[in-house]
Amino acid sequence: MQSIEYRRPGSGPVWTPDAILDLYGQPLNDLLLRAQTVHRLHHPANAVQQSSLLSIKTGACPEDCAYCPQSSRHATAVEAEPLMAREDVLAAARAARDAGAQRFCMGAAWRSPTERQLDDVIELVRAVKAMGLETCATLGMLKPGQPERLKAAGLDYYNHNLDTARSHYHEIITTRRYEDRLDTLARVRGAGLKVCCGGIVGMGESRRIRAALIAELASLAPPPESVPINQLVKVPGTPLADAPALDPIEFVRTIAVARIAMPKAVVRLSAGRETMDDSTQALCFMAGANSVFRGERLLTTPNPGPDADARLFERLGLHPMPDAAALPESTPAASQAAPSRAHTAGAPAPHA
Ligand code: SAM
Ligand code: DTB
Ligand code: SF4
Repeated sequence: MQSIEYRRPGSGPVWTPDAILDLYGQPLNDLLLRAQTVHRLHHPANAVQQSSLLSIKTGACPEDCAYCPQSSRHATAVEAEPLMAREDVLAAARAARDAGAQRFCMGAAWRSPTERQLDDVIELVRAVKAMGLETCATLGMLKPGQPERLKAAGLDYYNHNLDTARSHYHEIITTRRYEDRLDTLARVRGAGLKVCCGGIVGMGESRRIRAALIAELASLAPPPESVPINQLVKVPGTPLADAPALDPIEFVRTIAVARIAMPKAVVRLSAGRETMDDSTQALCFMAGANSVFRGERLLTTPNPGPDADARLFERLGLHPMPDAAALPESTPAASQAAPSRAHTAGAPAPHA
């Protein structure tokens, strides 16, 4: 049995990669029961948060992320488009709201926005917020002061993924460092924004690397409020177009360990649903996923449309997550779920 390292006095356990790996190795039934138990302590059992995604600025990105169809380094079918017109973005937000989305996430293929680019996004955030939607943006790395400007405009969440484990990062991206991502995340947190941070699996990585990614996410202090787990969408023209298929059960295990390691987070079954069958998605919800992107498209790739999702939700008895304000005081529970005794064996006592 592996131990959990305690290095965050007063704020719950920090999961080591070995402890996460140990969870991964449990019999699936045991893992799912534990994940479902943790889930029900902190979240309504059958409610799924629904976000809608729009690529407000597409392609021609200078970064070389090996998975991404929007990198200018890869010859993909994505056509570069400048920042969308305000009316078009607002029409998309209105349609998303009317179709039942609770949050509207705007994505831009930038390495890092300039102040002028941020001015434009800030106007969009103000207008989307005024429609009664929660707002999220993913714009690349942010410089000091930029998260504060977004917060003042009414931004609720900033999405910035770690994408993979620290040790594997240079295999996937060479144009920025892991620390750059962590710096932006610290700035986002420091400005009082909620953090949406996750990663991608199915990029040919080992289970150990997946475990290290989850441990890294769970070690953010505090952990992210929202954790998107993306399955690689293999896009022709990207270096990862022919990555080996990930076993669906391994994906389900990844959701389960994310749920257990980050009990209070909303775990989003993010990219990859288009090629996932209903049974796998059902197992993901059982493993603790409680958020999806709704709508025909993610940023540049397809997503199951509203009809397919309506049928799936009906079959599974899932319903949209009520507003946080409407939840009873006791949901989600206030404390972090403690790791099981088996996992604490041999660990030093927490300093709390
Ligand atoms: N440029 C910004 C950045 O990198 O932070 C924001 C947009 S970027 C497309 C947002 C996230 O989408 C990436 O961090 C990655 O996790 C995810 N993503 C991009 N391409 C993907 C793919 N082919 N499959 C799965 N996830 C992908
Ligand atoms: C996240 O983790 N996944 C979303 C959102 N954050 C921005 C993006 C998925 C993109 C999938 C590939 C595409 O559609 O271009
Ligand atoms: Fe650019 Fe973001 Fe795609 Fe990387 S993931 S190439 S930063 S759009």
